Amino acid sequence: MGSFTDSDTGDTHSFVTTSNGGTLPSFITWDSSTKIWTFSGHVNTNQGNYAIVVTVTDNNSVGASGGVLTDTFSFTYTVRPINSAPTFDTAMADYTITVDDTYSYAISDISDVDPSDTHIFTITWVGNASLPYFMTLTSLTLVISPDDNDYKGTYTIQVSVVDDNSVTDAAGAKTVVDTFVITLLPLNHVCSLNTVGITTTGFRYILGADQAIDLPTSYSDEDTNDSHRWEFYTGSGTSLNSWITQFDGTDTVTAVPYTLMYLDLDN
Ligand SMILES: [Ca+2]
Ligand SMILES: [Ca+2]
Ligand SMILES: [Ca+2]
Repeated sequence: MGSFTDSDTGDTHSFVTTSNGGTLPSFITWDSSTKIWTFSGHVNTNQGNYAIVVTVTDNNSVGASGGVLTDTFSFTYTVRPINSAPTFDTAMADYTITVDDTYSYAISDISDVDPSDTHIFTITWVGNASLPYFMTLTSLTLVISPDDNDYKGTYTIQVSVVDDNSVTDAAGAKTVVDTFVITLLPLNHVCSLNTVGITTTGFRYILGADQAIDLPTSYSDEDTNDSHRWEFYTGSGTSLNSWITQFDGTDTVTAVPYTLMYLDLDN
């Protein structure tokens, strides 16, 4: 309502406003001097219909026997709720972990300005039906415990949280989504010789005579895809010792201790 008329130019006027028969709510104000309504400051709990009536009464400046006169104007004001999307409390950073390590990754909790909303968290490995075998989710903690080099690489994890639109916004539920990347680095496990019943150090080469010694014939390595090679060193040397490979009794070497090593190659 922005204006009214009265043919009695000397009349003054008073106004009464009501909402659903009572006083105006705090988010609706009426300025009788400017004749302007202001609607501001709604919250979701204000949702509903408001039957607004403004009544104008003159002062009968002409002194008519009928007394003062009034008119009314009415309209319905409707407040609809808005469902605000939840937000994550903290940013979830990427993380790098090495095979055989364990890490507890904290999934961020969320906040929602709609106090009655409840939420459903969905945590997935993007593009896959379930999380990797080495990730276990308990509440909002993702325990990452990789134990197999075969799964080295990167894993994009998505966290999706949807509210239940408790305010019944016609636009429906709201969702917040974030992702982070877990990088899994391989670990080369140390291989070991199976030396049960075999002496691997302290042999003495006898000049001029062939000498047969037992060498370990098997090894173990947790990395099933590793290949390996034998290497022989003398003492604390780091280079291959050629006389060992010519172990036919003709080399003119003095007796030296040797160390038998079994080396991992890269995975
Ligand atoms: Ca009048
Ligand atoms: Ca919400
Ligand atoms: Ca290995």
